[in-house]
Formats: sequence, C-alpha cells, structure tokens
Amino acid sequence: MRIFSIVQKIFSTVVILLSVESFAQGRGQIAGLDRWVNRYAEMQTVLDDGQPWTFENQLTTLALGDLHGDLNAFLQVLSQMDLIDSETGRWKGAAMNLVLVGDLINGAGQSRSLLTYLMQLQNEIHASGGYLHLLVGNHEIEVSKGDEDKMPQRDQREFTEHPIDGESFEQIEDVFRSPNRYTKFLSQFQMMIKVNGALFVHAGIQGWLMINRNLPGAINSTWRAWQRHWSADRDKRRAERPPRETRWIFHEEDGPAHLQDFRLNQRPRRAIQQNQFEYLMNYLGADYLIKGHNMTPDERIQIGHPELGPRVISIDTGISEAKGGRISALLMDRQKGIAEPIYFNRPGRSKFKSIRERIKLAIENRCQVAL
Ligand SMILES: [Mn+2]
Repeated sequence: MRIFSIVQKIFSTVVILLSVESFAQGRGQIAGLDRWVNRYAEMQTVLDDGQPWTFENQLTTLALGDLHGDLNAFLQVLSQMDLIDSETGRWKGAAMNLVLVGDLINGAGQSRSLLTYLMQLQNEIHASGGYLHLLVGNHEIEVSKGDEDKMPQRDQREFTEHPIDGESFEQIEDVFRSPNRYTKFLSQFQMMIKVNGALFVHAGIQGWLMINRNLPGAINSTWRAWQRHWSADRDKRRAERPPRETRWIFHEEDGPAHLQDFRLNQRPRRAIQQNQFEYLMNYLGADYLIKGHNMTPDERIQIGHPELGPRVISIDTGISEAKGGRISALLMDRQKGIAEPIYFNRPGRSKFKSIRERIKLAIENRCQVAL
C-alpha cells in the first residue's frame, strides 16, 4: 500500500512535469511558472465525461450576474428586453445564448421559483434555437454538499412548504441530498464554459488549469461527479464517492466558484498575476473572462480589471433585492463585436404576479402544468 502510494506520487510528479513542459513549449516561458504550478500539484479531476464546454455560433449572448433568489429581477431583465411575455413568462425572443454565471439561489426568497421557471424556460429557449447556460456558484455548491445554513429562512421555506415530487420534505437538506427534479437540474450546471471566445466562470481561474487533465471539461465533470454523489440515494452515496484529490473543486479557497483573485480591490496576497492570467487565457483560446461572485464596488458592470487588464469583465452588480445593488445584464453582439452593459429599474413587488402564480401552480402540481 505504502509502496504503491510512493510509486503513484512519483508517477503523478512526472506527469505534472511533462504537462508543464508541453504547456510551456511554443508559448514562451513565464517567470516562476514551475513554482506557481507546484502550488496546484495535488489538485486532480475525474476523467472528462465528454460533455462539451465550448460553444461556437453566430448568436448574440446575454449574460447575467448573481441572481441570489430574485426571480422578479430576472423577469424584469427578460421582459424589458422583450424576450418573454410578461403575462405568461413564455420565451418569445429570437435565438440567443443566455448565460447565468451562478449563485442563482439564496437571498431574496424566490430560489425555488427561479429554478422551477428556468427548467421551463430552458425548453423554450432550446425550441427557439438558442442556449441557456447555467453555471455553478459557491451557493449551489454549499447547499449541494449540505451547508444549508447559508440559505436564508425565506428561501428554505419555499422548498419545505410544498411537496417535491409527491414527497414532503421537512428539512431543507432532504431537498439537495436526494434524487429529485431540483438535484437533477443542478447536475446539468457547468463550472466553466466558453461561448464564442468568452470564458464564463463564477469566480475565476487559477494555475490548476495547467495540471494534467484539469481542463474545463474535466473540471465540469468533477462537479457533476460530486453532485451525483451528494444527491444519490443513501445506499448508493458511498459507492459513488469521487476521489479525495478532487475535493479542491469545492473546498479550496482556490476553486473556480470560490476564489477571490478577481476582486476589483483587496485581492488576496497570492492572487493570480496578469502574466499568469494572460497565459491561461491564451491556453484556453479565450478573449474575455466573464465572472460574477464579487459585487463591483460601484454596482456597475466593470469591463477591465485594474491589475489583470482589459480581458476581465465583472458582472455581479448586486442584482438581487437581497444585495440591493443594480439590476444589469451584459449584451454581446458577435457581428458588431461589442459588449454593452444594460441597467434596469427594480420592479415593484406586485409586478409579474401572473407569472409567479403560474410557477407556484407548477410547483404544487409537480411540474405537470405547463407554465
Ligand atoms: Mn459567489
């Protein structure tokens, strides 16, 4: 056992050295590359399950920051942009890429309504020829692994008030730690995607991308493996447990949904440097990184970063009423080659009542009723 683990260690070190070398070849060396990558040597992923993480099309992209349980704010964006019918909530827009960068839940008390609505909207957007891309934020991870105390009472009540798939759950942990339509939906979320050259991730990227096989596809697969484990039936849970070395995905302060390196001020001491960041972006063939997670100080979409350069776009403007910032969206037009921030007024509480009634019906009737 001991010898095996030593052999394994030597093997993985060789693999890391080889992958760093092939990484550096033809891309120009950067100072301290080996030291930087060594920090991440223990961080591994599961094997890539083959689900795509890059998407190329001619469509316009609309990206929204952290919604934190505010369905009304989301509806405000969609209806003001004439993408949905403001009575029924049905998609009526042209085909587009709609990207939500994670932290959809926990805050304004409409987490369950928002997830339920997104399930329906996803079908309608697909039917229009477009894509709905949903990313994992640290809040989705927290509830999935069993830290429901981060979920405000009003968001918890929305889940525990009504049965799920015919079964009543008294405890919020039963919702995210069992097979049901919400956990099934969460298993489709991604940690990192690239849409028309723009890389989307909840919090940011770091040197772990350079460790052997830790590419976005494998990182997405690792989230799915853990999420399957957490939401499996009790008897299956143990059997489907992913390897320990992949826990950094949700535990480490360095993880893609947790790191603080891309804050606009007060970055951590060992935060990623601009040359390292540029290196990773070139490696992934990405022009821009679009992220949420840290509210921008002026509650406006920030194009460019004071220390990391012009390729970082921060779109968490505190959209949720629980955060009290600005409702915003970033519109990217491929043909025109522009990225345009758009801002919206906060809707009154009674707005979109008929859509919310329909969603409530869908919840109570276990999604048998079309929205
Ligand atoms: Mn976050």
